[in-house]
Amino acid sequence: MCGIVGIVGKSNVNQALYDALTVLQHRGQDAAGIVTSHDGRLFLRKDNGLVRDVFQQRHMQRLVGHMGIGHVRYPTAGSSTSAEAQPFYVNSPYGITLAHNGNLTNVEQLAKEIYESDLRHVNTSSDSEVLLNVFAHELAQRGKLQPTEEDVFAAVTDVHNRCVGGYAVVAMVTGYGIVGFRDPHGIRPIVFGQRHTDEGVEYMIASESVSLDVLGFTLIRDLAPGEAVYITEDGKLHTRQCATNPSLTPCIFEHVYLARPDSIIDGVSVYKARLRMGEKLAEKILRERPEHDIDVVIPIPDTSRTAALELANHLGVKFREGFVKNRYIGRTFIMPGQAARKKSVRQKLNAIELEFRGKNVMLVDDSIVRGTTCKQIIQMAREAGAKNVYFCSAAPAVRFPNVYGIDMPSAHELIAHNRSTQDVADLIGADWLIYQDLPDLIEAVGGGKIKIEHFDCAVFDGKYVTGDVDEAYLNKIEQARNDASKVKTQAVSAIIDLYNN
Ligand code: PIN
Repeated sequence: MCGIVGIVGKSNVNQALYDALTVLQHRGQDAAGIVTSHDGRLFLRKDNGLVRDVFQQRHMQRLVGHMGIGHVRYPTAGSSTSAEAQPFYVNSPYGITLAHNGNLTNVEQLAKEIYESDLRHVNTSSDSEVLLNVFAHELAQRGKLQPTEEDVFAAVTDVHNRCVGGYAVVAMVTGYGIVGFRDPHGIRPIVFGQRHTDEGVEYMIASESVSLDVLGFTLIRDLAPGEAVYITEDGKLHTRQCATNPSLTPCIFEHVYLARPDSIIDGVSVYKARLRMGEKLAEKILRERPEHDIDVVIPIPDTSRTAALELANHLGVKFREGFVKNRYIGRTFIMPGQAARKKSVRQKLNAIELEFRGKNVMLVDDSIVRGTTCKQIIQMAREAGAKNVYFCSAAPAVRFPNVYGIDMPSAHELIAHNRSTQDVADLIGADWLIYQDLPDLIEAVGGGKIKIEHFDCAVFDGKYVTGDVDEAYLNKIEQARNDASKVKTQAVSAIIDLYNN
């Protein structure tokens, strides 16, 4: 999962891009980057780290120009070097830079084509660099000294014809403009909006509407699946449907946990969707145990709060903050002679005992993925004196990997993979476990004022909307993930050895 932004402004856009990236920081904390364009030259700063650490005053001063794009990265298996921070750049044609959120499922095939047929070189293992080269090649095919919006849209059509997977993209064509586009299934979110200044209208394209809000832009709309928006450097906006068979199946997990609650995705308020998740859960609880003995509903901060609040309201049970989260968790330093240990949940969350002692508590989380943190949290609730610990997940059981750009563990690391609800309850130590039913989640997100019937729910039902994901593909990504984690473990032990010797 990543965050992307592009701005065509009337004055320097460096500060606005920086601010937009800080608003999108929840989408990725691993690396950040900005590229701006001025008088036909590009200015780029990218590195590993949080937005506030990557950009210092001296970098910001160099990022001049009235248009630019930015990116925050969440690490996906094997992509944690600073060389793979985005935006990526190719010099031909025109000088194109690109930032991407998502994942291509036919990247191997594309990488081969790029080298053997397009005669282009890709220098990293990032699918975003592959995507950039496909776009650049297709734009070059138009053979124009100066590309028009028709050329840009034709290149996006060719990208859709060649690339499979989930992608929301912003790309800047140096000296000409910024294009944003979304895959033909609309899996990953992308919106655009405008603001009026004394010098004229400025445009922003971004992963989430919240970055428009915070910077005083008004949302125009989401890009439709397969659609592209092209804003020229002088501020003219063009849109075009570039896919032949677009159909909207957005990623439902954005609403469960990824997106900020104050964002609106495909017309649906994430906050309202989460409220409805809580309502549906309450209905399920009342169906399963009309005579339940829950004394108090306690959210596990932060994401689950919205659903937990509405769940408690509908049950007519008290809602209490039983856990306090440390917002200032520091780094884990590897000391000589000491193994690198993961920060435990206990350092991040602390229980307020008086909310637990002698009570039947219903803990609520947005989802259960590996099941490791919720197991520890249930243990903490018991140690704080809870009589019974019940556990509610606002999402259904996560049983399958994600292949469209969310960094999820591979199948065997998912606690619910090939396991029943009771198995999971036993493993995490819950006295009662309730998962949201998938039809209820779909209704919670797609059943509001704006109706959406189909979503990418692959992590819950194993159905991959692009139709190309089979057992062999899943095995391959599982293998790649294992290899990547081996490399990481080796690197950590090498550091420890260094200290020990
Ligand atoms: C955390 C959101 N959320 C909490 C992410 C934990 C699964 N986990 C997914 C639950 S926050 S586990 O609110 O954004 O801080 O099942 O893998 O243990």
